Amino acid sequence: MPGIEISGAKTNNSSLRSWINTVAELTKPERVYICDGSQEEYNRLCELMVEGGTFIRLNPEKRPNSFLARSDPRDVARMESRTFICSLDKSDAGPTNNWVHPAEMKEKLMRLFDGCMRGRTMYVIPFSMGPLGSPIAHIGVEISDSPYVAVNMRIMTRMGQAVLEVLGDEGHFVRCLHSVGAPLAPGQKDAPWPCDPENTYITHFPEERAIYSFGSGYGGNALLSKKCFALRIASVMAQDEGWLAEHMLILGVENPEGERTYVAGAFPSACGKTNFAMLVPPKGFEGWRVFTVGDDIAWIKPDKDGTLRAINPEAGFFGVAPGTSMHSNPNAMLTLTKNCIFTNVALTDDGDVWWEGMTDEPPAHLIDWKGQDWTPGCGRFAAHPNARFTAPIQQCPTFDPEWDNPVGVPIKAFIFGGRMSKDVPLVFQAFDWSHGVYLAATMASEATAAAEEGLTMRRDPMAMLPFCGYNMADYWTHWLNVGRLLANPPRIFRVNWFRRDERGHFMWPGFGENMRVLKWIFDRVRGQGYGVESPLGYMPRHQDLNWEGLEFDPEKFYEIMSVDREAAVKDARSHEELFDKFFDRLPKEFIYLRELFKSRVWRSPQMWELARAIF
Ligand code: O2Y
Ligand code: MN
Repeated sequence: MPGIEISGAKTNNSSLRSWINTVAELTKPERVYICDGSQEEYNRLCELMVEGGTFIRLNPEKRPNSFLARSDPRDVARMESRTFICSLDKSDAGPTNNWVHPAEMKEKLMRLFDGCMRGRTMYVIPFSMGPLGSPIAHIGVEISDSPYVAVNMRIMTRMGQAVLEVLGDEGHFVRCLHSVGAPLAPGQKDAPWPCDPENTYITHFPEERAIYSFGSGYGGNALLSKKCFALRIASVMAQDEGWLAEHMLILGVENPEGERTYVAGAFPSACGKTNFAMLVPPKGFEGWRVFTVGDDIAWIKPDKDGTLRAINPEAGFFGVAPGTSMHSNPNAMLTLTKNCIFTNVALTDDGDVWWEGMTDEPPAHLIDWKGQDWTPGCGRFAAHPNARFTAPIQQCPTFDPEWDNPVGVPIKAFIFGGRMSKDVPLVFQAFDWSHGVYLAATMASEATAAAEEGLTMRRDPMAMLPFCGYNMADYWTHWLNVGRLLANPPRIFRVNWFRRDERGHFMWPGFGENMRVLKWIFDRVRGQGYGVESPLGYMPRHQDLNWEGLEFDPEKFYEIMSVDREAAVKDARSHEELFDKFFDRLPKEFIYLRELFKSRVWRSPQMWELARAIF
């Protein structure tokens, strides 16, 4: 573009150069800067944001090289109602996604993006999702007018010059265009958190493999590598190319003999996924270790031998801060000691951070996430409930160097876990691949919609409801098909850490104690653990779990494993409500699997009272 200054890293990639020019012509920034990903660049952008009031530098003695950002209170979370899949055909987006025709959405976006970067720097952010050059990895380029996005992307992805080198002159990349939607008139003072909540759109064009996001500077709305690329667009790429892009953690579990098994786990939001990804084995598991490859997203591809191999496409954690403590997740707390960005947490009087649940006693005084004085008992949250930390994965004490292995790690089990107060056992194993896919597809989770409403259940197939970039029924068919490509498909498990008793108390201690369940899974996939056949699937008996260090008698175990027969049949019937939405795209296998399940429940009274039969 004539007259515009382009500085920073260099690229000869012709498509990238021409895209940079096209975007600059449309958005009319003051200058264009191509990020090189260096520490010097990171420091400079952070300093710029300190000067502009977006960042507060935390006390370097308490939290070296770390910053606090406070967002606009209207821009604090992912916005599902403003998220669109703009496929050419509405039915390709399916009934679980918002859809607008791509031409109509582009027209709207072109009007919004026209001149939207006036007075700002346009950052060009090249990033690799996964180890550089890995056959499972892909490259993206985000163009954004937000320095907050640029520095977060440096933590969350492999970003900068090295990526441009892998991209080369002809390489392909996914286009991710983002603007906070707040152009500056000459001399206008910038806001600490510019955004345009009235005009927020997070849009995906699956056929074009492109993302356009406007109006929000927050998390997954703005860090387009994460939910937008690594899940919504990648799920479409994966369907076309025969792999899986999943909302899953990846962890390795190693026994005292040094034998390691990798598993991937899908959990809806607020189900303890980050805690599980970096679990600390409890008393009774001396010599056992857990290794973290990823806490949120997995790209999984069959290799030439028919083994599923997984990479974590990301390089950092974008985790929920409230509730994270040395008790709930010591490894997360140790990850956060330096080089982090905190968003919407509270500031302590000595320049450190605090959030609800971090300590038993709150500090006597804080500055809350809105920048106001806060004292205990004032009736407000100090940190926003969705406050976040952005932290490099390599700082995690359980970090697995296999994270950077270009061939990925071999996945032996998939674990699916929702939050259910009753009628889903602590753990059980699917009979086979297609049964496991069915269990994952019908997974549900409870959440508090509003204080007065109590718990409401929502189906969240594979924990992908807000993240699948195409028709969910086609996605299930794809899962069924992938199983057919595999020499020895991973075993599939359902878990539920959240059973409650009649008084509403959690029955399972959770956290590190989940290791007891993980070990049974470890044993099962290695052909060593015992599993009783029940109408739901294979289940452990009390004696099949290691109870050393925890008092949990068979009667309690029975309670947490049992399912009411009527409730199970009612649940199976309600699968129809989910399936009906998909009409003829529903995999036919699912109809038979549902009927099979219902008949197993009715025909197996003696097995149905599972735990009573066993103990
Ligand atoms: O994307 C956001 O801004 C918040 S939601 C989120 C963030 C990190 C990891 N997972 C999630 C999620 O909702 O699953
Ligand atoms: Mn997530």
